[in-house]
Amino acid sequence: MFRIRHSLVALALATVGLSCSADPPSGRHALDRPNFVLIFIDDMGYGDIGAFGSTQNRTPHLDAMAEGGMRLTSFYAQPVCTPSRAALMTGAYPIRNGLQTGFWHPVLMPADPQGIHPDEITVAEVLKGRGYATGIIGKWHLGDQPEFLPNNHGFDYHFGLPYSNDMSPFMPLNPRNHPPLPLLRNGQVIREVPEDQSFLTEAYTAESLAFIDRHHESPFFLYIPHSMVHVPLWAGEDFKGSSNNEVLGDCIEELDWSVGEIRDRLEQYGIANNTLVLFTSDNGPARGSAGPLRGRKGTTFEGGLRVPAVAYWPGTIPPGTTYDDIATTMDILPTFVALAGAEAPMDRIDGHDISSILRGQVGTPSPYDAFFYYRGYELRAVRSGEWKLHTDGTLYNLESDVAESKDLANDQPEVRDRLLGLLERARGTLGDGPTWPEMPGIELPASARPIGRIERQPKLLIPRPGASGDEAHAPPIRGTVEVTPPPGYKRPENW
Ligand SMILES: [Ca+2]
Repeated sequence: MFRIRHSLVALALATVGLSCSADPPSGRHALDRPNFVLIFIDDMGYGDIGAFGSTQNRTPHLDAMAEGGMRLTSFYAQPVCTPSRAALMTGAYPIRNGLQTGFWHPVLMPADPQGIHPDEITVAEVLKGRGYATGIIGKWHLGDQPEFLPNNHGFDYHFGLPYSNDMSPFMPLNPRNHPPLPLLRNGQVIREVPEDQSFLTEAYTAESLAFIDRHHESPFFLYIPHSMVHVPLWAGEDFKGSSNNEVLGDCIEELDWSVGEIRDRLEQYGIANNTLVLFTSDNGPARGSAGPLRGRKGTTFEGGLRVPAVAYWPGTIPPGTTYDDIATTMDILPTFVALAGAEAPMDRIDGHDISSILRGQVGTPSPYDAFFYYRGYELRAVRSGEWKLHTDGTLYNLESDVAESKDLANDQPEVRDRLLGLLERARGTLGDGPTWPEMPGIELPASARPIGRIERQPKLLIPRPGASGDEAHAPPIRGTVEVTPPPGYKRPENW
């Protein structure tokens, strides 16, 4: 029943997509600059959508997008939120752009004194310089102090959270003493997010549609970094209990609905064939499925960094295509910028322009001779072609063994030695160090750029209830508070 409904919807939507591709481009900018919609899910695993093999979650809109567009099956993000968003925004490895860790934690925390450096050049800044309207609807996580917020890094408009949705006083037992979670519009707090976050995905969707309504006649870049499916998981009212995969499945079905709403709106304005929609995730699953991959969020096995990716652009991306070689979130800046007819700051970035691959040259080898896996400052692995060598000396053939289960280091000494040479190259050009140093201060190559840092005391965006004066805006105390759960304590289901 399920599968029939699913494939009929997919077929219907794929047909809509194809019929649109025959229409002439509309809008005065249509012929020289496409729009970009970048949908970036938090903590969605490689196996969480139908187009990447999920049999648990119903994702008909995404599956139709894949049928009408391209699946990128070796698409890499970074292992956790902040470094991942930094790589996406700047086109560079986090160890190069300074955002490989936060000050207190592997990711930035509320009132962190650090964030994206003012000199960093984001994809939004380059596109804005080319005449694009730029919007971010969702989670930023590159610093919450005013100079780090999206409106100071190329975005005309922001609606959403400054950081992760679990950095909230409603976290079970709140061991990090998190302050109230702010919802921002253009740098201003518009409300506290209550414990119940079930409004979030719908609100992001409505804001995204309104952004398209405002800007459909000019080129736009709309970045939608959803808060779901990072815990705590909250599905909207219409989706509660809709799936047979608990609250995670409900959330994924709602995200799929959201994708469908956005695609419908693009079609209503006749701009679908002039809009590249890219759907992907910021790291591997926390609660979901990595499919056939080993490892999860935070690890440098494939399941930590390899994410589902679907690119859709009717009339330009050939329907039903797959690209299996290496591509990464660092390619988004150079690719979007090239398609917009602007110049990318190539001396600052590690990504590549993959627009020819998106146009259908799927037989083209990856522009990466090597992709490096970092966890914090620590170089953990390298992939070159079908081979992946971990720094612990294990070697896997990802083509025959995507699950990284059979160590071939002793059988393939020449491959191992070649990849060891690539790791040495990364140590020289990017750097290597302890995973999360107590204080950043390790020696990095001269090409490494600094993280942004404020000299004054950082402030919480919402005062802490019950406190007054400076204390009310003081950052959470460093590290984790030891909290002993009361007898019989059970963690809520959505965490
Ligand atoms: Ca994440």
